[in-house]
Amino acid sequence: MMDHDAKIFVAGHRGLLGSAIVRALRIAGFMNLITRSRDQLDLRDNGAVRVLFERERPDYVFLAAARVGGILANGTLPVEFLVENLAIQNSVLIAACDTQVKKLLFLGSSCIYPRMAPQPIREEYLLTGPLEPSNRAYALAKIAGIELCNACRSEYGSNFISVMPTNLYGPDDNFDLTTSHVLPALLRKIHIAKMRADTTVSVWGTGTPRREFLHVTDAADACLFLMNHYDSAEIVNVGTGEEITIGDLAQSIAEIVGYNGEIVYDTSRPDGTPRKVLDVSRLIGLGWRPCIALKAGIARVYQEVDKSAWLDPGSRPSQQGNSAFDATQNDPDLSLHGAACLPDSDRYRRERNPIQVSP
Ligand code: GFB
Repeated sequence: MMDHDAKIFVAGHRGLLGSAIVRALRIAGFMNLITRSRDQLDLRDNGAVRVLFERERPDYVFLAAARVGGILANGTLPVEFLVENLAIQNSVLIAACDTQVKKLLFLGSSCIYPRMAPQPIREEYLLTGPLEPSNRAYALAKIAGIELCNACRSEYGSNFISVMPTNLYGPDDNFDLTTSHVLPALLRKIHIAKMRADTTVSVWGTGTPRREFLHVTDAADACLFLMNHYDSAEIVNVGTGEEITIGDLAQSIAEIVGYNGEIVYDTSRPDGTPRKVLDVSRLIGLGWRPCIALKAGIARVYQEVDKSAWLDPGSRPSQQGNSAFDATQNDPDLSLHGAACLPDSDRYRRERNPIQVSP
């Protein structure tokens, strides 16, 4: 277990998951956090990263920094996705190994698994078949990261664990229509269609691929849980175990946004892997479970993000909460999973009223 005055480095603290991990750590009372913005430290620079580790000597490390993006960004920038991710994880993992951090949590991705893996995907399906071509470069970088974690463990005794989150979403997401993942892209597109009173909105692909989505507050909570309770070389899936087609996701988002137009499919765009849902029994068996149901989570993101610049196609708006309205309160479809995870559950309430600490 991490003690409360432990020194914790969150690499990638401005990203979707890294920022949620920082929030979760602060809420849980961890105040001795080390963060560095991209301007302060280039994580691809192994010399600079080593200096940071030797100077700061962190006890624990969350490696949430990565070059990430949706299906189009992965397909058009494979060099960047491969080289930058290898460079970031090589420099951080080796510096952490050499300076003997107590424990490190490496974040991979559900795209490490074979394109046609049996569903739901169990951890042992890694390296049992060919990868999905649209994100092979990213997947191979992440697989190399898992291998390096385990090599540090076996050769030097490092306590490095590897966690594979499913597709994440949250208020600090990338809402750029060309580089983002599907959920933020559809939220923005459908909002624009509503504001412009467009009769149709275009969704990429056939709408038939199935994906699993996890709110980043749940994902960060799982990361803290695993840092405190898991010590094995075996990778761990983090997700809900529930899937939805892209068509049904678009329909749900249209209901949340209040858009009544027609959803049309642009089949000139790629579908990517046909189905991707994780088997989360290993994580559930350890005693963790998600709290934020998909529709509630999407409604919450839609309330929280600053949508004022969304009509400008080139802009990436700043992400700040801007609504006191709670769409989840009276709608049974928007309720959270299970009795222990009602809207007033601790995780949900604390995230909404975080302890304020100076950065
Ligand atoms: O989220 P996404 O970009 O990536 O796309 P993956 C998921 C599905 O949504 C694909 C469809 O079938 C897309 O064709 N889709 C429909 C859209 N409309 C849109 C849209 O407007 N924008 C986007 N982006 N998609 C990612 C990997 O795969 O999964 C990453 O590329 C990462 O590397 C992530 O691993 C977890 O789910 O296919």
